[in-house]
Amino acid sequence: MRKRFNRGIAALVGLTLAGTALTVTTAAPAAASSYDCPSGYFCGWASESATGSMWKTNKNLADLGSWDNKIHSYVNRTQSIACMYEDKNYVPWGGYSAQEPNTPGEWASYPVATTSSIKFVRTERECSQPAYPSWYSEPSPTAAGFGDMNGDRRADVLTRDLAGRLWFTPGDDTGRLIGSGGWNAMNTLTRHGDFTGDRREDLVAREKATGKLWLYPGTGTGSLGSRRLLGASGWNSMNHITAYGDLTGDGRSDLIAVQKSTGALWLYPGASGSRLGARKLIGSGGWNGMNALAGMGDVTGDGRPDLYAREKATGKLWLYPGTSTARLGARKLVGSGGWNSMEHLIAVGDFSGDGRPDLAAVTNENLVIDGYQGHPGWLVTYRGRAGGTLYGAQRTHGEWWGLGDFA
Ligand SMILES: [Ca+2]
Ligand SMILES: [Ca+2]
Ligand SMILES: [Ca+2]
Ligand SMILES: [Ca+2]
Repeated sequence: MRKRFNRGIAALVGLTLAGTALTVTTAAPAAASSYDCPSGYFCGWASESATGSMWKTNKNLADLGSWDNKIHSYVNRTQSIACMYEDKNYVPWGGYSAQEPNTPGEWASYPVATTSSIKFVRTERECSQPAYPSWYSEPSPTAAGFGDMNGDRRADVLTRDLAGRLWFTPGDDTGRLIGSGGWNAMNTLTRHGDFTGDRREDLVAREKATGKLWLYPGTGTGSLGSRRLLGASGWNSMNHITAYGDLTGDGRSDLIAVQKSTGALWLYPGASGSRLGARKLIGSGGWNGMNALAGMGDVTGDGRPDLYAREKATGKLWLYPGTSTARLGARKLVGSGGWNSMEHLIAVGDFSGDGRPDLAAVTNENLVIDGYQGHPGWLVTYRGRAGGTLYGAQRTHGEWWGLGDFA
């Protein structure tokens, strides 16, 4: 579906004048009636120039009736993304295009009119997919206490969509809204372990504007309770804030984070009262060379949680085992290269059902498949293997595109 994008004549005149310092009297917006489309509506015309009689809607239409295959130009003046389908009933497989909200005077045009149904959504992926991603996991033989928010022994994923909503996916391909908006104000989401002492897994988030760290207690059902302040300020000076599990061995979950200015790795031990205790240095420098951390849980089988870290320069994935002295032991290679083609590493706990923690990843445009680069939005899964390494990559699902962040 080819389309041409136009800007209103008045807007173009305005741009020209700004550069030449001329004054105008009036710039009549030519013949285009794109300006006539009221705010809150999607409008269409049978002409390619947004002129003539105007059709409009502000709700989903499974069948455009007499306007079926008649719209040659349109403007979207709703606050939503308009999905324009070539088939009736919002069937995406025949082709569709997604139009973001336009400013007054803009319009787009088609040489061939093919639109047969229109739906309004919050995020582009919802033109053809659920708002949340498809996630399956097998029940773990024992309660791992890591990765499972609702106590059913299945590893769960939290997803923030591009509209700032938060979704809980319990591992049966369903999804449930657990945060109705505002989550785009957070620039870190990390989950694992229990910070409140109720044995239910919690979520930690950093607020971009303030550098505050917030604790969202898990309710044990996949939902989140009222947030509590975990760190009053300063957290914007840290990178890769990672909920880690209990490294100190006191039964409380801990956080780790890299200090941007020094590359030092710090441990923030969980303390009673849903707080963090005094931080301890566990890596004196060089951690700025890592561009992703994943708190994996215990992959080595010694009861201590372990860390995966991705090396930026080489794309290697390293295992740093947690030790009995609340430090990290000698590292071991897990992945010899190519890991920079992953946009997100998601430590989910055990999704394969063998009791060993596994790793999920979502690809970016660097992924090469069959010699061709550019396959963002694949869910690639890796089953954990004895010793803390991973079995080979499994391309599990191709529709993890158009989402914001995962925890
Ligand atoms: Ca679960
Ligand atoms: Ca908790
Ligand atoms: Ca601890
Ligand atoms: Ca371990």
